[in-house]
Amino acid sequence: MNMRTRVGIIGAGPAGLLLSLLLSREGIDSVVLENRSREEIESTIRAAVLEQGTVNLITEMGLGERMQREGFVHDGIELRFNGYGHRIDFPALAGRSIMIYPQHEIIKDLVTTRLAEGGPLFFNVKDVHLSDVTSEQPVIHFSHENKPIELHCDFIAGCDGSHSVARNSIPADVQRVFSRSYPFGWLGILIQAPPSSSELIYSYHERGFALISTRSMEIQRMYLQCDPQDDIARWSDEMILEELQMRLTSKDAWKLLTGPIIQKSILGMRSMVVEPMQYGRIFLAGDAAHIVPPTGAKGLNLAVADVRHLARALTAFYNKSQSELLEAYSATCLRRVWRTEYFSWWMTSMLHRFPEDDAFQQHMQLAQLTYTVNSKAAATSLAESYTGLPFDFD
Ligand code: FAS
Ligand code: PHB
Repeated sequence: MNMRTRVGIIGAGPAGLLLSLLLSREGIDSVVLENRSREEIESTIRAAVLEQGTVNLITEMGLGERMQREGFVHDGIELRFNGYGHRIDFPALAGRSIMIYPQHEIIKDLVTTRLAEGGPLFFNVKDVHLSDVTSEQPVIHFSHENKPIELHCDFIAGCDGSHSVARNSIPADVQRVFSRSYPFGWLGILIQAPPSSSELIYSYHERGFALISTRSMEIQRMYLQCDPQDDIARWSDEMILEELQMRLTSKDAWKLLTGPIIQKSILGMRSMVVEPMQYGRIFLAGDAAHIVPPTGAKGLNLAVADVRHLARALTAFYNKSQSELLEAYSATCLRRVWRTEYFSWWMTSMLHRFPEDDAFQQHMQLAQLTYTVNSKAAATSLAESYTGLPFDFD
């Protein structure tokens, strides 16, 4: 069977779904292809920190009603080290805040809207591969319910995450891949307990990094640095909670509020950027083009910034017959991608214990942390990046 659309979107994550809705508001039709089920993508626990710009965009699109109702505005974070907590005041330093609203809840809102608008969204697709990507009529081949389908498009948006088929359809001699692996991972838990803190706590400790985040008044999200090859089965709930309490010890006897752990997993950590983010009629967005360690809470927000640029470029192409924004897409996105990659690397390097660390390195980290919380200039720099640089960052 043959289908036809203007923009073929591979992936129904934040990038793919938001792009489809941005385009439909400009009268540009698209088809979204997702290889997992609706239930799976709506239950995959991932990010939760939304930059101010992300919140504004979702709200301006009329998609933010539940986010505004159920999300939590946070005006700061705490950096904890040497037993003391130091608050970074976002509004005072950067004039903006963040929103805590789980990524899988955003996915639910975007899927509901896409389906309500009647936009084509195929779940459980298989065998996705591309052809004619340098022609003006690229094709996405896939099967759905055991039927082979050819989707003929003008453009292909590769929003298919870190194992992107779209990215792998770009010739290896065209791609430049820049990456950094880290010698640690994060053990993440979801726990049924009240919040132990009113804001996120990033803790530097000799035993390793720990992070206190939240999902709601009843469910908390916490992480602790671990060996990336570690086996989660080795970690009992008691061990995890004990380690978290040790790494978050403070002079004011702060207590971790605990309860049943309902989910635990170990996620690896790396930085990666692929250049260029476009080839022929393929345009990459989100994790398909770049990966950041989650310390800076940037992955989801970078995906939003990419598709905002891509939607504007496609709108200029279709509605004004202008191609300049499309031709500049990769360069435009990469300016902000690289700055965000730096921030995520910087937060990760400052807050984690590296296995080959020596005492000198620990003093470097503590000096950086002390300067960051005591210098208004340094704290402002962190606040600006954490709450999100302008989309049109130059
Ligand atoms: P996504 O990976 O979200 O979406 C890609 C979609 O494409 C998926 O639904 C996938 O099923 C689909 N797909 C893949 N291949 C396909 C194919 N061949 N055909 C059709 N569909 C295909 N970021 C943070 O900021 N904070 C965090 O704490 C955090 N935690 C994370 C934990 C995990 C386990 C992972 C994997 C990522 C985490 N991230 C975090 C990063 C994450 O939030 C991403 O940055 C964000 O999901 C990026 O969105 P997309 O680019 O849309 O990619
Ligand atoms: C999360 O709540 O999942 C989270 C928060 C902040 C981060 C990373 C993850 O830096």
